[in-house]
Parts: sequence; structure tokens; C-alpha cells
Amino acid sequence: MPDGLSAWGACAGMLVKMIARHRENCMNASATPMGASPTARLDTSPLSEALGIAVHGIDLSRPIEREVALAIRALLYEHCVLLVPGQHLDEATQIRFGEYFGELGHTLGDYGLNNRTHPAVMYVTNEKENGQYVGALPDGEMFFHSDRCYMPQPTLATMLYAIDIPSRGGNTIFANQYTAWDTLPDAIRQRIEGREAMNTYDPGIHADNTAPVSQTAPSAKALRAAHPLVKAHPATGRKAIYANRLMTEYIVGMPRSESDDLLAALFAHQERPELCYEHRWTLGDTLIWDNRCVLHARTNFDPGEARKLRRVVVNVERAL
Ligand SMILES: O=C(O)CCC(=O)C(=O)O
Ligand SMILES: [Fe+2]
Repeated sequence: MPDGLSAWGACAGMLVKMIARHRENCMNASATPMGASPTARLDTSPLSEALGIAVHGIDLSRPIEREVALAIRALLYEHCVLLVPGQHLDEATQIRFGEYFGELGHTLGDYGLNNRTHPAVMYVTNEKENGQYVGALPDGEMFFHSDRCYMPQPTLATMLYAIDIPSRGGNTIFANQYTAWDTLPDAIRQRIEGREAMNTYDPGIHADNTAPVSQTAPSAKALRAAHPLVKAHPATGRKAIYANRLMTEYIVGMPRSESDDLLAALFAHQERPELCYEHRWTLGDTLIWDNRCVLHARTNFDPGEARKLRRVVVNVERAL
């Protein structure tokens, strides 16, 4: 990708500015989070240079004030990933925290799972009963993706609460797609802006999460939705790239070989380490990400070790 590589040098300075802006936003967060009352003062710290913010000193097992909820929501949109460490949540209290962000989705059906729990709750776990997995996304590495991009209305935000974690690996990596757009070489920008891409997924518990759909033949039951490759975030107004290695199949209206080459260059740019934060889980971590401005992936881990996170997803924002 010679174009991209040479242009990368030119935009490295811009990336430094983006990171400085993220750091400055983190430092200002406790003063006046965007769109929130100045009275909602929160104790925050950045998760990394690339993205993410941690909020300290709140107990999510109790209801939080509306102003605090609004401030937290604004911090999520600005920083893409928000962590509240050290929580003790059951299904009901995690659902209540999720509902501060919007209406919750029901995704068990995507994985062919029985509805043995609250319909808004899904467990990402490698637990087995009678030799069968009982949860979703049980094991192994997962390539970068954005949740339910293959639906007309994708998942707005995804929240995981850490119940059991392996001693090594099983980290979740996030890539900042605001910065990916801001630093995208002009040559690629011009070729994707105004275009849509087809996002495709073969649902099921046995899906291979390291098989890019652009390089495999999706089955007849695959779910598909086209979305703009560049989307402005409705709350921040900032543009973000909306495509991902795992589920973006092709660019609509472009010859397939051209689309394959362009997507390969785009994915490489979107996943640059400088844009990423790798989260190493600690029990009690309650972490939510905004699928409109961040991609996520998972590192491999020993399938012999237990890993269990409780998952709640937000479909649409609602007024608080
Ligand atoms: O297990 C993880 O770390 C992430 C799983 C995932 O992609 C998801 O919950 O949407
Ligand atoms: Fe995911």
C-alpha cells in the first residue's frame, strides 16, 4: 500500500495532535463533560493515549443521578470506551446501568442461544454443560469488528462486566475510528467518502471470528446490511470510519478486485497500533464501548481457562 505508507508520514503530525486532544479532553472531563451539567463532577483518568476513559468513585449497584448519567454518556461518546472498575453487579443492576445509555437490545437469537436468562442479558463465556457451550463468543481470537454492523440498525453500544478472566490473554482491543478518519491519507479518503459498504455475517455459535467475510464465501443464511463507510457521530459531530476486517464484505458499486484492495488498505490503517488500546480485564470491570466510533477485537487465550463476561447492548439512545 505505497500510497498509504508515504501519506502516513505526512499525517503522523496530525496523529500526535489527535492524541494531545484526547489527553486534553480527558483532563477536562471532570470539569464539564460535553452536553452535561457542570455540577456533574466525575473523577476520571485516561485509559490510553489513543482512546478511553475510566470513571472512579461511583457505585453502580445503586442508582446514579440523571446528571451523572448524562455526563457519563457524553464521556463515552467523546472517548469511545468508558471503564468503571471495581463494580459488583448482578443482572438487574447491570441492566439498570445499561438503560442510562438507551434502550437495550436482545441478541441471544443471533447466537442460537436459549433464552435462559433476562432477554437483555447474554453471557460471553466458554463454560460448557454436557460438552456444549452455554454462552456466546466462547473461545479464541476475534478480528476487529463493530457489533451487528450487518443489521440495518447496528448495536449502538456494548457493555461487558468481568466475572471470570483467564490468567493470560482474552484481552479486548479497541481502535479509535475518529482518529482513523482524521489521519486517513487523502488518496484513500477520496475513494471511500460518499460510498457504502456491505457488512455481512454468518450467525451462529460456531462462527469463525478470524475469517474475514471479504475472503470467504458467506452462506445463504448470512445477514447483510449496507452502511456508509464514513459516518458523522450524531452526538459529537465527528466523522468516523465504519468498516471492519471481520464483517465488511465489499464496497457497493465498485469492481470486486478494486474493492478488495481498497478494503485491505483501509483495514490496515484502521488497526494501526497508535489508534489502539488493549484492555486487560480485572474482575469487576464494567466497560462500555460506542460501536459508532470504535472497533474491537479479542486476543486468544487458553480454552482450558474460564472466561466469563456478562453482556448488555444498547440499541438506541433515549432521553434521560
Ligand atoms: O470477548 C470479548 O472480549 C469481546 C466479545 C465481543 O466481540 C462482543 O461482546 O461483542
Ligand atoms: Fe463484538
